[in-house]
Amino acid sequence: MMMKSPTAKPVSATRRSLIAGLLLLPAVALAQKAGSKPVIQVWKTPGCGCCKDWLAHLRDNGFDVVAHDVEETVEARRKAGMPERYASCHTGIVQDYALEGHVPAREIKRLLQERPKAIGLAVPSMPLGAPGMDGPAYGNRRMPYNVLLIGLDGQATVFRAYS
Ligand SMILES: [Cu+2]
Repeated sequence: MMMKSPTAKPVSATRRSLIAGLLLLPAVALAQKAGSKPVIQVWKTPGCGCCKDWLAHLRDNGFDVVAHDVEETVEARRKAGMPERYASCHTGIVQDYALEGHVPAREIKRLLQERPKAIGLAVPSMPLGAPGMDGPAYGNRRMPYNVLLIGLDGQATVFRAYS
């Protein structure tokens, strides 16, 4: 049997919303554990070091990554629908979008939020300073590069320019 303590005071509105907020937190954490993280499938060659560094960058930024080692990434690119002229060292797929090369996680998030009609994103070649191609291992050098949005017709537009 529950008895109201004589010293109990009414809980203020602010306090009530604070408590409600705290109660919500575990639910959010659970939802993320249950696999609401977007999964990125990646095809790369086994010896590719900068590919591994890019995978680490994706994991650090809230993506789940499943990596597949292949002899060559040409086939993966073709299956993903990514034109060969935008080729880099690895090819990924996230929710029906192709990702070519060292695409920063923030542009992938924007892609999944805006959901344009497109093949996906590409950072052709391997520009210094892109995620996985950055840091002391590369003398902290950076070069300007573009994250390209590849339209359904295979044409590229600049999704974001890094200078
Ligand atoms: Cu690379």
